[in-house]
Amino acid sequence: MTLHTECQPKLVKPIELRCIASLIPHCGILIYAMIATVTLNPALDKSIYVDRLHPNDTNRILRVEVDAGGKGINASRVLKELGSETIALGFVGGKIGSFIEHVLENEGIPTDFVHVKADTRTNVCIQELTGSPPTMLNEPGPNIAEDDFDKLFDKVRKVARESSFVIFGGSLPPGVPKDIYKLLVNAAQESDSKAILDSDGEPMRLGMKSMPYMIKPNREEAERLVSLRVKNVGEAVRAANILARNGVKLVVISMGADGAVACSAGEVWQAVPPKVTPVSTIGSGDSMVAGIAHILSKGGSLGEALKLGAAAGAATAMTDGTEICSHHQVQDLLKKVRLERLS
Ligand code: TA6
Repeated sequence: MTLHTECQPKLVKPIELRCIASLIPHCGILIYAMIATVTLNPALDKSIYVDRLHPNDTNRILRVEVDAGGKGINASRVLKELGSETIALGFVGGKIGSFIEHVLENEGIPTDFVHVKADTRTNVCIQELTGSPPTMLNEPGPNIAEDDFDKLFDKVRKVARESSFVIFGGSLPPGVPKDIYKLLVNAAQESDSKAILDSDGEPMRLGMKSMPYMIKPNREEAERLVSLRVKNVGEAVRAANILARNGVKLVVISMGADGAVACSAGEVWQAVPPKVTPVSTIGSGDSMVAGIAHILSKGGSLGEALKLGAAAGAATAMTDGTEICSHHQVQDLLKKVRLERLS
């Protein structure tokens, strides 16, 4: 699958040089380097490590990790690490919002957040040393006023004009309409950018009505979307084909240690990373989205994109808390990812 099927020279709008990645001579179209991310509900991720979690009892905490979090923000951090140009948008507020902005600025990631009155939320993740899946306690987030999301829309429209992809990820904070992703995906795609949506439940379902270029549910999120079991590769392929009927060009279903399946234009691929010792899977799905967007924004194939996405997801699972993968870890795992075309 190539990134651009139309090969008519496209009327190219004047854009800043920093966004130009490459000019495809025979097509005369530009692929913009920039990949924007939009996180409506960022978070300070507080990972708490215990031997075993004993509910209704006193638990002695072994270690605490604190990091900037939120699906789009994690994706921007991985995109930067992989060498893509990225910018992070969304809503931030209070001291926690400033902390998140400083983390991104320290990593050289430009931001253009809407600053809201209330504090950005904190998500607590309780990790047992047994390696079992974490227990997540996610706060709802700050209430967003109408003029705040009007400001966000203007920023999304502007950044989309200079971006090959706009990645929308995560839950909705209180106060935003349930169909905000439908409106935002439209806004991005009306500005000739490709929207990637990674959310859950009703916001994801409504967002799909705008036919984003790509969606990336995990197994459980896919089950909720198609009301069918998604326990193995065959069931994931079935779910991906059903979701692709909604007009979404590329459906990726992430499956943890089993990697991911991707369905697009009749092609179905599976990428399985090598077995790794998971320390914290937080941000693995976001890393997969970043890896896929990174390759596609450079005109790479679906197979190459899925392979890098699987390597990035597995590499992040090897890191602490919301810490993201390193370029070196990703390249090391990439060689060992098993890629197979299923149909
Ligand atoms: O995918 C990881 C992550 O973004 C964490 O950083 C944590 O903040 C959580 O997911 C947020 O997800 P939510 O669906 O609540 O927006």
